[in-house]
Amino acid sequence: MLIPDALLHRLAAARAVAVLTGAGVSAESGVPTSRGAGGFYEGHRPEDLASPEGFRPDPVLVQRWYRHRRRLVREVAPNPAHHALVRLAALVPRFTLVTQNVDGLHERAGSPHVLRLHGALMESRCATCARSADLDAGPDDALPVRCTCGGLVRPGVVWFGEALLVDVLEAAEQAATTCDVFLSVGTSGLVYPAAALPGMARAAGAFVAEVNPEPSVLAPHLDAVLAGPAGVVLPALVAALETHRAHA
Ligand code: BV8
Ligand code: ZN
Repeated sequence: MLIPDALLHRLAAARAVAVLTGAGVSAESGVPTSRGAGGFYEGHRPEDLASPEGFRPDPVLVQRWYRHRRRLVREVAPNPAHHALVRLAALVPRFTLVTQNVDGLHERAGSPHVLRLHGALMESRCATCARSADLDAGPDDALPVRCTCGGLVRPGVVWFGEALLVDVLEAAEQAATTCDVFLSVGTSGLVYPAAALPGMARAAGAFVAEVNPEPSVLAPHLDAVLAGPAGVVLPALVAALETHRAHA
C-alpha cells in the first residue's frame, strides 16, 4: 500500500493529529457496518430502529436488536486498524481519537481517552429514571426488559434525532479545528454532526485524508484518499511513518 508523500510529510511534521472513525474500522473485526449488507435487522434499517420513534412502538424488537449486537461485540476482537491507531498515537505529540462507533473496540485495543460521539453499546440505562440497568437481563422471550421503576431499558447510545453529548462534541470540534492532519477512517460521511468534522478541519487548514475502500461523499473535498481497508492501510501508514522517522 503506497502512502502519498504529501500525507507522510505532513504527518511527520504534525504537532497535532485527529482521527475520526466510523463503522468501517470495525468491519474487519466482523462487526457489520450500518449501510453494508449486514446492517439490516429482520428487514429493518438501522436508522429506523436506532431512534426514539423506532423504540416507542416496538421496544421488544429494538431491545432484541441491541441484545443481538451486544452478544456479537462480546465475541469479536479489535483488528489491525484499531491497533495501528494505538501505535499512531505514540508517534505524534498530540493525538485525538474521535469515533462514531459504539462497539468499544478502540478502548479494548488500548486507545486511551476515546471521544465517543454516539455513546456505548455495552452501557444501558432506564429510559424513564436514567438509572443504569442491564439490557441483557432475562431471556429473549421475557422481553421487554424493564427497570425496577417499571421503565423500559435502553442502550447507552445516541439515537437518530437525539442530541450528542455537548462536551464530547465540543472536544471533537476543538481537536478538528486545531490539528495539522485529520484522518477520516471507515465512515460514509452521511451522519451529522460527525460528518461535519473533516470539513471543519480542512477549513481550519489541516491536511485531510480518508481511508476507505469506497470513496465516501466527503472524498471530493479532501486532500488525499487512501483506497483500501483500514486494517491494511493504517498499519502501512504507521510503518511508513516509523521508517520516515528512523531516517529523518
Ligand atoms: C442530531 C448509535 C439533533 C446508534 C448512531 C432528518 C431527521 C432527523 C435527523 C436528521 C435528519 N437529517 C439529518 C439528521 C441528523 C441525523 C443524521 O445525520 N441522519 C442521517 C442518516 C442523514 N443525525 C442525528 O440525528 C444526530 N443527532 O442531529 O441531533 C438534535 C440537536 C438538539 C436536540 C435534539 C436533536 C445523531 C446521530 C447519531 C446516530 N447514532 N449510532 C446505534 O449504533 O445503534 S450513528 C450510526 O451510524 C453508527 O454510529 C455509525 O457509525 C453511523 C454510520 O456512519 P458510519 O460509521 O459511516 O457507518 P456506515 O455504515 O454509514 O459506513 C461505513 C463505511 O465504512 C462505508 O463508507 C464503507 O465503505 C466503509 N468500509 C467498509 N469496510 C471498510 C470500510 N472502511 C475501511 N475499512 C474497511 N474494511
Ligand atoms: Zn427506571
